[in-house]
Amino acid sequence: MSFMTRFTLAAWAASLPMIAAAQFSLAPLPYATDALEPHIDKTTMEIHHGRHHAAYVNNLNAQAANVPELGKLSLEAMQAQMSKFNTAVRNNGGGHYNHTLFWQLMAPAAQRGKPSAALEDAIRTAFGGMDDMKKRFDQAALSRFGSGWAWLIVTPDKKLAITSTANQDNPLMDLPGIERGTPVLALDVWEHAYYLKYQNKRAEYTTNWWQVVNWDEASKRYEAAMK
Ligand code: MN3
Repeated sequence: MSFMTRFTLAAWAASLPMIAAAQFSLAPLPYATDALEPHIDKTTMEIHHGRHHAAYVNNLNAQAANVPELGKLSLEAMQAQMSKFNTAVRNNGGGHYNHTLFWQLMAPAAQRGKPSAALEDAIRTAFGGMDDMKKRFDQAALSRFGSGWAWLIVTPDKKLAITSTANQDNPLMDLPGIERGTPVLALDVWEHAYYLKYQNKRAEYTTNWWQVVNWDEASKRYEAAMK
């Protein structure tokens, strides 16, 4: 190899963009894929986590390769500055945050706990009681047309509220049309979350989802948001 060829190759190599290391990663589910049976089936969990969530992470990493600022932000901070970023970041960054939260807000039977006294009090104050809160939340899940999420949030003035978002948007995002707050509960109402077991019966999925809620996690999130 001539000096010139070596020189040209080295210059070419130096001019290549750095291949960014994957900055966001898919954490394993915090329980087995069959841990939420019979309410949420194993196959749905495998596909939902292993393919859908994985795709959001991969697509977000592809964006981060071009937008270095993304890699410096926590996932939460990214949501709160989403108005700065493009639609691919909104969809995939939102998808990564929402699903990470969703897995944590469900648990196997032995680990579901119950709402803390503080959370229960706040639910009573805001909605009249647990059953009324669930009714309102289910309503938000059912009235979301197409794909999206239902949320129980702590608003900036420290009150509980129920809201819903389209696509992979969430209440942390600084975007028009979003009621902002800190999520306490999150329910994925995309068809990919329930179609294999429930087909078109979103109401049945929503009702059964209450059986797998991780109330210890929701209570922790509530108390952190109230600080
Ligand atoms: Mn999903």
